[in-house]
Amino acid sequence: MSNEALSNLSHEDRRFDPPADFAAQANLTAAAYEQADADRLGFWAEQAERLSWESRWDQVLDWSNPPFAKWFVGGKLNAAYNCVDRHVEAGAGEKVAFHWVGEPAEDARDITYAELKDEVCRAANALVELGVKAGDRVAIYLPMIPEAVVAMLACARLGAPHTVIFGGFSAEALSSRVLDCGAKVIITADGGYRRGAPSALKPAVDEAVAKVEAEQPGLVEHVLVVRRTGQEVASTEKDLWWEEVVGRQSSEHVCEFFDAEHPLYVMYTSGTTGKPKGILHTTGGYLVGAAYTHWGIFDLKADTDVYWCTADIGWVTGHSYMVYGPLANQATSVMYEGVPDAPHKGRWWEVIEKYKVTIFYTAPTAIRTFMKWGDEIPASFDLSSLRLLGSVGEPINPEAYVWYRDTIGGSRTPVVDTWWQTETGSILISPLPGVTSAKPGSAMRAIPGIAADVVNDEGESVPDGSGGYLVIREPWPSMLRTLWGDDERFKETYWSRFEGMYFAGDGAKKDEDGDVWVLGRVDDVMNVSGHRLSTTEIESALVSHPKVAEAAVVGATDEMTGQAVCAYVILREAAGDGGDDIITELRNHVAHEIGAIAKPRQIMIVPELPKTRSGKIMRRLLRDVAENREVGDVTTLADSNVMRLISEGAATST
Ligand code: 6R9
Repeated sequence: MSNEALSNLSHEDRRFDPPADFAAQANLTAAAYEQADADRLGFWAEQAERLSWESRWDQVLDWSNPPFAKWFVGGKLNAAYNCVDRHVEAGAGEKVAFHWVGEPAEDARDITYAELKDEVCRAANALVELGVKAGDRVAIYLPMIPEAVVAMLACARLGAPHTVIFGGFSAEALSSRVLDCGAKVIITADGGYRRGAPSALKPAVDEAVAKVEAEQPGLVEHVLVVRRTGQEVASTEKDLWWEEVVGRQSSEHVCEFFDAEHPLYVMYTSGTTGKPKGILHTTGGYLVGAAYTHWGIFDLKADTDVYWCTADIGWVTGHSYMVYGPLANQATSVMYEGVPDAPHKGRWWEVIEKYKVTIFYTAPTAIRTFMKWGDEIPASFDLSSLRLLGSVGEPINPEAYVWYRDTIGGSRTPVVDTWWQTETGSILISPLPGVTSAKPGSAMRAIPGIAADVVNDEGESVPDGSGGYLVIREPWPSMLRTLWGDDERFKETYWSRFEGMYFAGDGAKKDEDGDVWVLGRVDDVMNVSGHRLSTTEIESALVSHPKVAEAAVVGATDEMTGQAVCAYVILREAAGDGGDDIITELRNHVAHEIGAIAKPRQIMIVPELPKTRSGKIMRRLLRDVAENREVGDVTTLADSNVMRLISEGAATST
């Protein structure tokens, strides 16, 4: 990546300081940076004290065989005990762990820590009855219902690594993951609700199990089915009803304590090519990372905050910041089953008002959708309980950040733009809400304990004001340990590009102050007339136009320039069709914001963009349209109709 091309692009000089009263009470202060810099391992050992250990570690980090790390060597703990039992033992049994908000809307209930513990113990006993032992893998394919959390914790309690598969994924996705990790039990439901109507889940499981049987007969021994919607389901001889098997168990279960490096879960994440990667996380380091960052970056005050992370449990964000981090910290959380626009487009704000949510964590894709719908909707709810907002999943466009802070946060709340990955397990780059003077669009800098850098092709640290590749220089507790069953691919994917450094696959730049701006996946970077351009920056320039809600930019082959910039734009509802000159207006706007080199060759106004379960734009598919190819594999799209709409639009536009 050539440095100057990424350095002299967009410009942003808005700054948002933490309010003085927030700074005065913040969990993490600037001193943490110094403390961690002075003694990194000592700092992590201190963070590990947030957990209850059955026996303490002898060594904080064993890095004698890189890139295979061992953290808290010799320590023993149980993740489920840390997330539930110890809080009950400490007298917090009556405290609400989850305000569960189901769909249909009247279906809501509170679950206390004591209730959660009883359910987890019953489910653990049930799994034991089904023959699940420490080390066995269990697949979980459920909607956002309390049983999903219970199932994860029951597995963790037994030391049986879970693999959660997003409920929106197909039978094909489910079977390939079950086969790859060798899961012997699948926990699922008859169906879930979508926009108030039941939608089936079980038929996909039946299809997946049949595929697995064909390849590896007998691998899946049992399918445990939660009755959620009550719809009719075909039953097979492997099926068992959760209510029956779990319902008849004792709520007592004495847990075993596992080695800190015992596998906790496998989470599959799609590679750009090839089969999905099974990211392996282990128990001690992962839980330390999730608990520390959830406490520090979200400034959690467990006694008074009501925390809501909108992520699905099928995404790593749901693992670290809806389940493990908040529960390890004894937080009270909202867990939400539905979608943002049913029964109405103000549903999320209604939930915040009702439960007096204080900390809210969501993704830029959702924020831009709300921007598109207009300010009037959130304005009709009382959002004054909010004191901190977070963003994750993609770079947040500066306009979306400012809108989020002003319209949702009442121009008062700090916004933490948190960079991390399935692989990193927990947040690595983020502002500290009580310390950092935040810049909209920048994840700012590595949090205390983390050594992030931006390097050039040779792996040398780039000077401030330059761009390159985002790397992590030192191991960290919640790092992935390997790819399930594939150490070679693990080394090759993350550790071979730069000697001794973790390569994240993202492009980034350091601004004049040394703050980090993530510029998107390096695979998405465009090369126009020899200049390397970032998708993120051009998208942010488009989103800064008052008529634009969302934008996706790709590079399409061009005879003259190598690649040309093609943009797909969603307009804000208030902008109507944008007017006759909208395309020229937007092209000129990009030229003005960034430079003539970034001016899109083509701009298409579209109703929707293709996105993954976590709201990431699938640019690969948009490149297919821009280059007039048949659209590739759409099985990991959240809504597979979107591509049809876009392709039809492209065919009719000139
Ligand atoms: C947690 C999660 C990881 C990729 C990552 C990067 C992008 C996530 C971001 C961000 C810019 C942020 N990403 N957070 N880019 N700013 N705050 O999203 O995990 O689904 O594995 O995706 O998401 O490209 O490399 P995962």
